Amino acid sequence: MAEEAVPGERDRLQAVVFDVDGTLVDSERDGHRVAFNLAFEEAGMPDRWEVERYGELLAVSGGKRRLSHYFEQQGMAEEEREELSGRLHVRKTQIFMEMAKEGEIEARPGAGELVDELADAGVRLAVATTGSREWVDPLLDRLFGVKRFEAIVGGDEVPRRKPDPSAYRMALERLGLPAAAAPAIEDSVIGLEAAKAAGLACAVVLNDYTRDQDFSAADVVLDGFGLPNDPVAVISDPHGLSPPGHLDLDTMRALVAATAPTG
Ligand code: XBP
Ligand code: MG
Repeated sequence: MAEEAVPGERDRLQAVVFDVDGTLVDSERDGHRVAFNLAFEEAGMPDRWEVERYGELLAVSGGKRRLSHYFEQQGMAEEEREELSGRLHVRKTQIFMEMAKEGEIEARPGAGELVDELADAGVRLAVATTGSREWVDPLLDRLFGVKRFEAIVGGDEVPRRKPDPSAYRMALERLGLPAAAAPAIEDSVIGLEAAKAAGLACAVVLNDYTRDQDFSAADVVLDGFGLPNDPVAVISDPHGLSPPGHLDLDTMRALVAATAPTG
């Protein structure tokens, strides 16, 4: 017997899975980058990552992997670079946690408003990030209240980091939801690839580091979250969702409906 479609169920928004770095928070240029540089300085190293160079290094996800890739470019032998990257990353994480605690890392404009709107409507919240839980949880707590996120998957909990889909798959598993019910919100092409590979629909909120990347696979692209009184440009809208200059509950609902599996 053919499976009966449950009207409204197939296209119902049940959760949203957020990326953290660059999406919920503006953390890379004035956050992680600064923390990496302070770790270099403390270790007596001359290396400093300038704004543009750091943008290139963001192609490698995960802070420790990013360090190792950088030292590999400098021709450092594997054993030495693994040891040094590990050591520097421990210190960088402490420095970044301190910065987060001091309130130096802020939510992106409109992020908190969307989180509130979703939560008020009973939409469940989750996080799939490449960052480390050591700083992710306290930062989310300070900015949004960590308990509001039912599932948080950090980079150190998955076998492979984004663009691998592991983090998104694990978030869905913890939510107990199919991909069709829980779209992602990302800022980068690495994150978009990860979400898509796990079967999630994906909205993209651009930032300065990611605006020139190829988002042709995204389901909707906005120039930030936007706010009702401070709208942003809609960069691409292949499903005709018509966001009202900001990413809101209705747009996320329409996104799920437009990308619902058929048959
Ligand atoms: C974020 C990352 C992270 C941060 C640094 O990517 O790649 O590595 O840059 O954090 P995404 P850690 O937004 O796609 O999750 O040093 O804790 O790795
Ligand atoms: Mg990101």
